[in-house]
Amino acid sequence: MKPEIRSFFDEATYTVSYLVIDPSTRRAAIIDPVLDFDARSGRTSTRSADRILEAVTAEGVEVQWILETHAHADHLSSAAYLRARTGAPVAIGEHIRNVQRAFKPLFNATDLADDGTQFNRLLADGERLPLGALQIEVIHTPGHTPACVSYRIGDDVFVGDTLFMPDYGTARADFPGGDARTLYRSIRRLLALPPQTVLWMCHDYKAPGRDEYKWHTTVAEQRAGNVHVHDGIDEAQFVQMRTTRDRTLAVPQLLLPSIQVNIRAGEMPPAEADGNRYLKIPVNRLG
Ligand SMILES: N[C@@H](CCC(=O)N[C@@H](CS)C(=O)NCC(=O)O)C(=O)O
Ligand SMILES: [Fe+2]
Repeated sequence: MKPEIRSFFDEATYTVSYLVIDPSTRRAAIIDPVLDFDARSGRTSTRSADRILEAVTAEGVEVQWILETHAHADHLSSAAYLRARTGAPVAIGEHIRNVQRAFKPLFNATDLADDGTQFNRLLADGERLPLGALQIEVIHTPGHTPACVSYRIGDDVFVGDTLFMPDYGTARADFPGGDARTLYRSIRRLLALPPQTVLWMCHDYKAPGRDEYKWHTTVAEQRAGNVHVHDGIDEAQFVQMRTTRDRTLAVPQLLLPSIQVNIRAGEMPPAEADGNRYLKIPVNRLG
């Protein structure tokens, strides 16, 4: 039995969110939902999350899980909003604690528990979650961040930020706790899955010569043609390419707001004495 998969593309951050449905029980998981954020005004919107909720209603499904592949550094998560709306638990890789520990000092976030308790479930490599009659296998795929996980449901795998489409390559590995060598090993693990396995990306940025966004491909296509890690590229070559390229990449536009929200499972920092919530900008600490 295969899951039904609905994709939601956010062109502002090039992020793909998914609604994954077990057809036999109409139970569903939401993966990597976006909270829209206008950095100029500091205003959030649930437009993207509400599109997923509309599909939940239209499909007549019950949301069983809200899954994060990692603490995203480029967009805010709407996991907390969707948890409040659906009652479903939010799950993420257990090494999120390391990400919380890495970033807590950057924001002097004295309120922040760095034990992952903002999430309802912390996932270990190899763990299996029920999705109706289907099973979700958790695969720890660190490298882009230390806590990254991929979710495999039969022949479909949601790979987060590991691989991108074959013509774009792979995710950066220069965030705190990121590591190019570790990323290569995680990617080889994914590429050892059966060739027909369908890989679903968390982002697509198009690529030179391609005019349409695309966000799924197969293990066979990645092994044959991924510009960074096709078969034949060894670990040393990959690490050299990745570290050289990462030195040229700018800090993501929404890194500072995203991290503060996403390590809190999609909640804003607590209100200050005036009743308002604030996101901080640490001065001269990054870049
Ligand atoms: N220009 C984007 C870049 C976002 C970014 O750095 N994305 C990460 C994933 S969170 C990545 O791996 N990018 C690879 C690349 O830009 O080549 C932004 O500012 O938001
Ligand atoms: Fe990412």
